[in-house]
Amino acid sequence: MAKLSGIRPERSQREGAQNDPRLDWWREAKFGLFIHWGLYAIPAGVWQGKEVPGIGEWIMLHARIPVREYEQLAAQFSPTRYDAREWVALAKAAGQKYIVITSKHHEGFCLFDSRVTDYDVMGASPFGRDILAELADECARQGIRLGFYYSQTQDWHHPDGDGNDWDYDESQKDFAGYIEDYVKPQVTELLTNYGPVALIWFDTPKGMTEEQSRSLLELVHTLQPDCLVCGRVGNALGDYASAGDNMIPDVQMQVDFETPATINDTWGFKWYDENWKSVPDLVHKLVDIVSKGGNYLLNVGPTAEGAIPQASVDRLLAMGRWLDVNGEAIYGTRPGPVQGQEGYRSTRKGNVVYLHVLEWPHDGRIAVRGVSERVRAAAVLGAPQAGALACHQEGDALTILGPGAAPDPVATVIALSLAE
Ligand code: JFZ
Repeated sequence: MAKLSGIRPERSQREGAQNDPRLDWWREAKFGLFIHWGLYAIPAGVWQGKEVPGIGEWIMLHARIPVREYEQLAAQFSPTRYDAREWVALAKAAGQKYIVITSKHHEGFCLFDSRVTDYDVMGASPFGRDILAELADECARQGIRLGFYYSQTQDWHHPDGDGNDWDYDESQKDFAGYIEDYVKPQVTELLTNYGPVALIWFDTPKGMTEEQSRSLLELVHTLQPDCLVCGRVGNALGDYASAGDNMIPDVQMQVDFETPATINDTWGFKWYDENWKSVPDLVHKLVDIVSKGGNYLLNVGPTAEGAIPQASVDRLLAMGRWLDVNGEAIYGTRPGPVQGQEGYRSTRKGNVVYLHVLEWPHDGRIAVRGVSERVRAAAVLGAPQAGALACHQEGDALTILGPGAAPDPVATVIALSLAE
């Protein structure tokens, strides 16, 4: 895996998709909400009284829990606090332009009404409400795009799915049959029963053959031509590239990529994982990724009751407040000319370069390289009272004289208006 990019070649962007206009909304969006929810939220990182190390949604595998035991959790799944209106409103307040929710994760339990199995929220849980249907209606009502995560390769509940070698004999599995008779019918349900779907977020392609990846890609594009498919369809066939989890490329990328990331150290809810990233850290990661041509898909793991952890809510709302002031330096931008300089990042839109100052110099004297076009004016976004900042250019070396204290303690954006 090219360490430099953090993107495995097989998860990269399909040749030619770089100029695909179907991605325009996605390139404009930059920031999305990822939601990992399922039966794993019930044990929440503990099994038979013992904490199970690792990401919460992998508890069935990490604890080698037999299917007949694990599937009993479905009878306990009744998230009475689930409120799609609240979840969508949070994403909007955070400045996130699309939502991706786990329709079926590796555990195999489906958060939607599937005709292909009873191991779903309608057939196996007392909840009896189609979680995806309510979310799709609310996304349409509040005008935000919705995508579905679907674990196409790993299914630890299905006898022919990949990954469960503690209940099932790997050598006896009919994986190809599982793809044809289970995965494709379910993908068809997701793209038929829930209105316009913005994207399908496949995952961990593992041993998927090129032919299998391509057949899934074509199925999606046949059912909904505008629906995007992420790079984890495998075999470098995705509409956009998928970076590794929490992986940010070291340099500007020449492909459209997305970094899926956690706010703490788990995707699925674990009650004792309190290793929450700070707001400045999260905003700096958003700026870093966007300055290199990527999207940031930031995750929440709701509880079994259907509540999003308050620590996640607080951080997302704070990011939204920063974007309320600095959003023009993020949405619809492309990488800027100032690259690879500690403490600084840049984005660009038309004749404006946005210089993101992640660590404000103690003397307010900002010195960066890369801006070879003449700067007509420099001003702090959202702080007109600070007025125009004095700046001096020699070649592509730019010096800006700012106030001693950071105008924005999280990250300050200086808009550089370039001479026409
Ligand atoms: C996968 C899932 O296994 C995990 O549960 C979560 O859904 C995450 C978003 O994706 O985890 C991965 C996938 C890829 C890598 C690491 C973890 N990788 O490429 O390094």
